Amino acid sequence: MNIRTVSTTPFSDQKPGTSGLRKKVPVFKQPHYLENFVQSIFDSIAAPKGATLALGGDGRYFNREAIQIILKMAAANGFGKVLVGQGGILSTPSASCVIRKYKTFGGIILSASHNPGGADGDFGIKFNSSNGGPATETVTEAIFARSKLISSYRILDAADVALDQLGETMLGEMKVRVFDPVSDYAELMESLFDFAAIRAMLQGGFRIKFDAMHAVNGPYAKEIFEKRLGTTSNSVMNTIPLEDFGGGHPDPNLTYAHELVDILYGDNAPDFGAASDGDGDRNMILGKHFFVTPSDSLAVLAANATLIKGYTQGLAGIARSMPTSAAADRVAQALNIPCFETPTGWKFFGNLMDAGKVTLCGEESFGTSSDHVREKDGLWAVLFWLNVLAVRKQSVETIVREHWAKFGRNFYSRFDYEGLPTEVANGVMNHLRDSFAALTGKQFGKYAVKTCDDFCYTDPVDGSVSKNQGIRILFSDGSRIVFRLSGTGTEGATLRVYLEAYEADVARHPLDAQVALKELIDIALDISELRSRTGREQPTVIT
Ligand code: G16
Repeated sequence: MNIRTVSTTPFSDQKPGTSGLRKKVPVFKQPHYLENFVQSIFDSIAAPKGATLALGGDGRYFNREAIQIILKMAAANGFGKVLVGQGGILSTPSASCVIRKYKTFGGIILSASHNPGGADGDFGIKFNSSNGGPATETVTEAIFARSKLISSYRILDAADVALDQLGETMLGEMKVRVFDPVSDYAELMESLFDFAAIRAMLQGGFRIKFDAMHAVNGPYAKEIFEKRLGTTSNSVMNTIPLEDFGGGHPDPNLTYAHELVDILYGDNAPDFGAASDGDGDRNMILGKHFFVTPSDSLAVLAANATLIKGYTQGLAGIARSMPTSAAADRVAQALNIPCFETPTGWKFFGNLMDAGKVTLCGEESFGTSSDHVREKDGLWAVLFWLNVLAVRKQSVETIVREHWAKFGRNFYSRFDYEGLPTEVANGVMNHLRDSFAALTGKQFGKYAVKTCDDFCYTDPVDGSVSKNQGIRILFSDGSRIVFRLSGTGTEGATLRVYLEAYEADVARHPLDAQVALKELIDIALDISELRSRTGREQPTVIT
């Protein structure tokens, strides 16, 4: 078989964002676009000859074509073996699981996560290192630097690999093993959680509804919920992965998972509802007529961790991204364990977990996980909740309200302004930066600004510094407003505004978050001049 060296010229826009390179499908389909990026990965990671790679994606449009290209390029670049999920399918957490279990050199995950798919939708690619986690910023910067200089890539001339058939084939001198993407992951889940207790709860009449949103977790949910936990088939919905997610937006939040939300807030609602996203790493948790914010979810799981088989020994520490509420910090304080505040992006948790400093991690963006893998893990969070419910035998709402009564409630909301012209979004951020001095010490109603800054993180393990990670307006009572530009969008800019206020008074806990945060919301809109600068009266999404 013939290895071809193809001449190419660099693309200037291959800078990975919060989680890999995400672009519209037509961008990825340009001649040499995907190949340039893959070669830049291979050139930057310097894998030893004969190394093993894991490969798979969330099944979105272009997944299969991309996998064939990557396989042929891996063969031409000296890899010895690639483990590829059957049908090209691998959820992000299961890719992490496989990299760790089979000790591969790393893995390539094809996904644009919660972004819509289809011929005009989004596509994405990222490299995960041998710890199973997203490559660190040092590596992604090296990949970007390489992409700006690349002049050729290597690819094998060969027929496509049969992705639907389990087993091993040769591609040139490289072995390709097509494996069942679900079983290793399901086994890992069974080792962490008490499946017998969850099964008994479900058989006792506890009703659940899980929405796979036509995305990658469908086959995983069927295996785990139906086969291993014995739920009825109407407990899981939208379980067939579709290339365009059925035309939907596979993002498990109150806006985009409205089909599930309507069921949980309707008559005769099930006791528990959950959804995951395009690549299976995000999760949303609902009780009967009750929504659990991701920040609260992390705090509740941390507070209940020792009830769970895989975590009976307790937690080494907790980490949360900066915009995530400080609810978990209060639990960490009570447990007398450290709590780390990192920039947004799961890649920042990897070093902390590898160093044994934290066990649980979470983000306000519907991500929660532990050190069982190095990615956030949607089904893991759902199973953790089910296990807690099976042990405590209380409703989701009661568990959360008892949590607030004990630790206080961190009222929390996020406003997203999607698809803004980049210069307008940058204008808002620059205006805020220019206002730091004027804002400091200023009183707004009951809120006094204590300090303002642009969040900067120094990794306590490797000392690397990440600057400009979001603007924080910190008030003297601990309340916060955070402004940040998303690093995952593919159209214009998305401006996120995060609002948080702590409330110790139990009598005020039942308040709706939008009501409790009204004053802070007004301050945020006022100081940012957001309405006049963007022309938007309302955010695109409120969570
Ligand atoms: C990715 C990252 C997360 C991050 C999220 C939101 O999630 O893995 O760590 O919190 O993006 O990022 P942003 O606010 O920059 O859009 P996913 O699920 O898209 O991979």
